[in-house]
Amino acid sequence: ARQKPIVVVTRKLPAAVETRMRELFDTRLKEDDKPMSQAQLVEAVKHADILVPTVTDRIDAHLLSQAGENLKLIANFGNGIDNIDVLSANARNITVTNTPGVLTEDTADMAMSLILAVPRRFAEGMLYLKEHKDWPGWSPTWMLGKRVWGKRLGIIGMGRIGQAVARRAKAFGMQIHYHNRRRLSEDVEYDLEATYWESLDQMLARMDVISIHCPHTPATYHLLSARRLKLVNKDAYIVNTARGEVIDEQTLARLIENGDIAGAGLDVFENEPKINPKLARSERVVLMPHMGSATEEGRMDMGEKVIINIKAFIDGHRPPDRVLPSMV
Ligand code: 8YV
Repeated sequence: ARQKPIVVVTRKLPAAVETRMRELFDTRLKEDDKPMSQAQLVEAVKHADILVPTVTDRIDAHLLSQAGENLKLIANFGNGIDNIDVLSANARNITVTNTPGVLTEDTADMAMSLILAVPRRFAEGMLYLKEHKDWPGWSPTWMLGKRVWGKRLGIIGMGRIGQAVARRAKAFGMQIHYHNRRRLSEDVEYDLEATYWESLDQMLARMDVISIHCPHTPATYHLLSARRLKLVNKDAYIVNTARGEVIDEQTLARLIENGDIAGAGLDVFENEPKINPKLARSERVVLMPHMGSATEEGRMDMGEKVIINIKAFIDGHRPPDRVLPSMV
């Protein structure tokens, strides 16, 4: 019988996913719920036929240079692949796959929640009740936020997730604007009632809420640079459920502190899991610990995608979710 391939999984996954992987492959699982150390990662790439990393593993050129000849597939448990040096992997004849599609709606829900939560001061209201037991009661002038309905939402990155956010925001009565490398087809634009901005600078200056949905690539690193953040309206909010590196976080924190940007809803950070103390203390910032795709169903779907990609690869097919060099 053909030997089962050795699949090394870098993080603890939902039990059902682990069970299924054990049935199908010679799967080496992580016992504790911690990221692998650098030494463990080196061991993993040396012995694995197939590696299943997550966002918390840095699969860079140096690590790949230590990989064994047998490593042929990196099946990322996650959509974003900025943790993997895909070009170095491809140069070593290693295929890389990810899990697109299955976390679109969950991530869009998180973004929409933040788009509502920040202007409507959800976190402040909740913290007030949790920390002060002596609420004097309703007041006509207290805890006033900003109306979301009718406001302009500027979406940066109009792929699957960006469009899912646009559908939600439209239902909440927002006006949809977007900046993307490519303009959407006329049909899709019409359905979403979305206005395209070729110039990101011009869009930034005119939005009430800005939500980020592009991948982190060398081209989008600090896309919201200090210069661009200064174009953002004083009354505007920024939401990020994509990757922290897309925003110059220090400048964002400073602008919020000085009242030059109204607030932010952040699910991702530039130096995860470290949180900029200015952002942590600001009342006008809602923070989430990278929970965009964190649903039980979503994680099962992600596991299923990983398994499908691995099976296709082993059976000699091209895995459905290959990451192409043009995507990085
Ligand atoms: C995942 C994410 O939890 O898929 C992504 O890009 O950021 C998260 O939703 C993470 O990537 C798992 O590796």
